[in-house]
Amino acid sequence: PAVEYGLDAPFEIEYHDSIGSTNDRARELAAEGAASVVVLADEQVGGRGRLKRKWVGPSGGVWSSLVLRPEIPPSHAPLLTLAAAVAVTRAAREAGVPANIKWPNDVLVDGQKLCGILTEMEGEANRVSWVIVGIGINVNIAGEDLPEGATSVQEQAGTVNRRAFTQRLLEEFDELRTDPETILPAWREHSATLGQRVRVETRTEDVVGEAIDIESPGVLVVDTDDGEARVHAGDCEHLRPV
Ligand code: BT5
Repeated sequence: PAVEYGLDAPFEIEYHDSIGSTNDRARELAAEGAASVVVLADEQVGGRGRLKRKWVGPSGGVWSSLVLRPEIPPSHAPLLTLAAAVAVTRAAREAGVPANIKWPNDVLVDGQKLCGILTEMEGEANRVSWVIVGIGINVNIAGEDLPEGATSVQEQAGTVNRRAFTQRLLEEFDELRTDPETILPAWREHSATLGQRVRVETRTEDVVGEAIDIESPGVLVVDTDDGEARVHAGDCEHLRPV
């Protein structure tokens, strides 16, 4: 209930003290026909990452899943992942955290992971019936509660008010989704990946070269020895600076 969580957000809020996975709950709500709902949890005990990886979700994080019904084909859904990354980066920067975006779905501080995003969808070839954007942000978590290679808002800038932080996050996301032409320019502005020499591992090949641009709906353009290569977000298993 929105009132209980105390958010004046452009989405309806369903809040849980503890949950398996907010994305799983969001899928249930989507199947029931919900739209513009955000599932939020303090603690997430069965969080999921991409490609069957696990997401660690101790109490103090912002574990959130947005249920959306945009009028887009499934191929455009990665743009919403980019929008979420921009929204997280802006909210983090406002909190004093020098965050930037790693393609395709992370927000980092000095190479350490502050946030991961998991976008899921269902629908026909020409139109999604729903999209779930799962956003996990390490907010008021520190020390041994953080997994290796991770950082948090608390470690970077001290404890923050999670309600205010979440409110800014949702406002920024709402602004971006209603003005989609602003997503790629904002993403480029905050990208840690563009200009970097990277190795992108996909199921079928490794693409090595300088990341030179992002194209709609989330395609990374890499300048390789054999010319320009384009990698779709969904095909990326790992991206490492080399
Ligand atoms: C992601 O996957 O980064 C997407 C994570 C999405 C989590 C949110 S939380 C709300 C919603 N509900 C869910 O069940 N999921 C979403 P991937 O790129 O595959 O990265 C996963 C990897 O990140 C793991 O294998 C760990 O190495 C690392 N990791 C796990 N927990 C972390 C944490 N709390 N902070 C930083 N890194 C973490």
